[in-house]
Amino acid sequence: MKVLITGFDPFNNSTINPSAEAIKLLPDFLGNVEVIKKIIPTVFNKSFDILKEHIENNKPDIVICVGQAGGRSKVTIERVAINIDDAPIKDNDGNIPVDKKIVEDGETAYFSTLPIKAIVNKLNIDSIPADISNSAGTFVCNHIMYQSLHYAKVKNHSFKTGFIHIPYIPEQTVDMKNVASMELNIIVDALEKAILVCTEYFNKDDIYLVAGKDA
Ligand code: PCA
Repeated sequence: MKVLITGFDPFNNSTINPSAEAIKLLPDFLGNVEVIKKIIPTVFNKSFDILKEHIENNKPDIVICVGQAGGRSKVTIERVAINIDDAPIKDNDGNIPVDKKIVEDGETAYFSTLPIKAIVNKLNIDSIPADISNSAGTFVCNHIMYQSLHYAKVKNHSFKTGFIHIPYIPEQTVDMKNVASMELNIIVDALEKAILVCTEYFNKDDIYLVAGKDA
């Protein structure tokens, strides 16, 4: 099996994006699973133009996009991507779309096609803080997740795809007060485990796990 996994370059005047740092540390193979690693720009549309090229060139079975969710304390597996760009800050090309549909006539939302509950379960069993997230925001991470799911759907591609948000790493939070972070080696470990769960569940339904939220 082939897994394409992406991280984003640093954005919003930061010099680090832990998603890029983590991707770089992943091995090229996990057992017999080939892991193709790419860094994509934190830019609306351009990020997906590049992801699309990688998908077409590599024909992966699974596409996992990873990004930073500064302030979150856990690895969060995104459930849903919505058809809206509503940028709170400029992307790396200076774009700041407001209330703009990602795909004019696209679905309102797509659910991840990754086994999100099985991933959360595996990480928690292995003592890595993880949870389902029900919003990937309205910036570039939600955008790439929506575009990837939409592309798989309209092109009738069989690849499974979804998004994982990761916390800051400690060096990003030294000057911040009470902001969560996670060691890079734990994030890398979490991503390796997530990749393996995705391959294991490729032809299986996700597990039953209570992980919903009441608000
Ligand atoms: N996080 C941003 C975009 C790039 C990244 O790593 C987001 O959550 O939208």
